[in-house]
Amino acid sequence: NNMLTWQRTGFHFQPEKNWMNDPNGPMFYNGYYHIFYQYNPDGPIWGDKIVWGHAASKDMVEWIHLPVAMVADHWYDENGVWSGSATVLPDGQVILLYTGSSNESVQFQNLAYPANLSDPLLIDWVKYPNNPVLGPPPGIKSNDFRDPTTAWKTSAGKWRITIGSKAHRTGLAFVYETEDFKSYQILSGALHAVHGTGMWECVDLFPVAVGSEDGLDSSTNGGGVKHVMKVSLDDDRHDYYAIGTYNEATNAWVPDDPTIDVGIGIRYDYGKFYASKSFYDQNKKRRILWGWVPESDTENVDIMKGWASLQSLPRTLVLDQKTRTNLLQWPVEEIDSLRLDCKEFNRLRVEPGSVIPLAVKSASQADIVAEFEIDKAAMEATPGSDQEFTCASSGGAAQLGTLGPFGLLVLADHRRIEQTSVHFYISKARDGSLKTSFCTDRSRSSKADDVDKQIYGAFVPVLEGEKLSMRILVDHSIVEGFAQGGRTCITSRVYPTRAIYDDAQVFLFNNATEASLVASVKIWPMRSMSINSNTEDHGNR
Ligand code: DQQ
Repeated sequence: NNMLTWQRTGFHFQPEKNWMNDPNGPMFYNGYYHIFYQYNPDGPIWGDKIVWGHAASKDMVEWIHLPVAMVADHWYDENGVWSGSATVLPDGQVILLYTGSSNESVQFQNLAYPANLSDPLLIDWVKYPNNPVLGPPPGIKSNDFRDPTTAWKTSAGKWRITIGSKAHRTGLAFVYETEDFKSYQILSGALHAVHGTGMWECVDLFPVAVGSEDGLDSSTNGGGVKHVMKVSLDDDRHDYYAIGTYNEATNAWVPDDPTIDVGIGIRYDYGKFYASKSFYDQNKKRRILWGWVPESDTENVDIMKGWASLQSLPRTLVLDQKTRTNLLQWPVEEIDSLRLDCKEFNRLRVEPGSVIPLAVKSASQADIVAEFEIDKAAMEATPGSDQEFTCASSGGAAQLGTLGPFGLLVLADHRRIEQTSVHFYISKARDGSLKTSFCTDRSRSSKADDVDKQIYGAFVPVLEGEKLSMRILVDHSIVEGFAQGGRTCITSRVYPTRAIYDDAQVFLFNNATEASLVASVKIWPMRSMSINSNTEDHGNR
């Protein structure tokens, strides 16, 4: 079926077939980026024998699919080789820690390492014979203890990891100390806990530099460093982060602003994006984030397709040096190498109520950058209002407001029977202050009716003197939007049935009733990345 085949992506990471979920153990080692992922080799839906799929790449653009790294073959992981992380030790050893769901569904933490460090692709992995290395602590339910992080080194030279859990409705993370990754001591008190947030999956804790965009190794702490904590909330299926301070002596992480604590504050992404994990890339001195992007269709369709889920584009993560209250996420620079000839639309005037086609051959795989200037006089003349605006409760791209919505329609066919809108909406309060929302409206993304069409979005900070800007990466069934340099991000799964192949077009639109715009847009069609297989030849390594 043509329509279903079309949904496979050109430059997002996905296995050849079957079900995928969380990214696991991302790292750079000996010239290669590695990504492992939760994988069901038996079919396109979740399974009770999840394994670690594996791929490697020199540039995160050309991938080699490798044999499955670990399967569910011991009593302690018989029910699934679940999520975990990699730590590259200073002496070149590689440590994997992962959660095994045991024959009795108890969540144990386990150790694994490469069978042969001189294999450049690290194909074979060995489980430590004395696994498991950790079981649930007293008072914690045996299935509420999972997803160990990358280890960080203390000033005393010991290693620490954190593991997510919950106690009643309080989400929390435990910290363990180890010297050899085989025996561990639990530290007293939690790293952090937030009432009412439920189970914390895939916790991440990492340093970011204040005053520099360089990434930091996970063990960095001290002056000029903030620590970011991220949790994946099992209950609402979103990834929340917060910026704070990690105190090694007290082993506590404290948010800068308790009102935007983890689980109740800022999200990495306001669309579909879950169980993400970051790593320090010592190759290019940056921190990179991967996130799982599930489907928004039905299991039945996934079974017909034979696959389910994507990984997000790998994103560089830095502290926003201008606000210092949020991170900036941006596709790694390597993605730019997939750009083909640029089509440029310079300073187009977009009158209230207008839609302008931006002719390209096909934008089913595209990188789009747009900048908007709104008519100042109209902004000033617009009266303030008490009405709160949220993308989700709004009428989407079709709603008329004085200062929005305006933006781009992607995956739109010529007649715009299908379209996915990525737009801004500015609301003005009674005191004259402006608030900008960044939204993705999927209500008209697909003629199919068994797909989720929820409107996504959130506020985006816009600072004095900044133009409004967005970058959108379109890749068949995924649209990733980044506003204001990556302050607010929205990843969507969409399933057009007509706006496909050469009929996947781009339009500029302005549904503001009062304000005209000047818009500049660049559109690069994207070539596909290459994914090769090295799953057969497993002999001579
Ligand atoms: N997925 C894994 C768990 C993790 C969850 C199992 C998050 O380890 O908590 O596939 O999506």
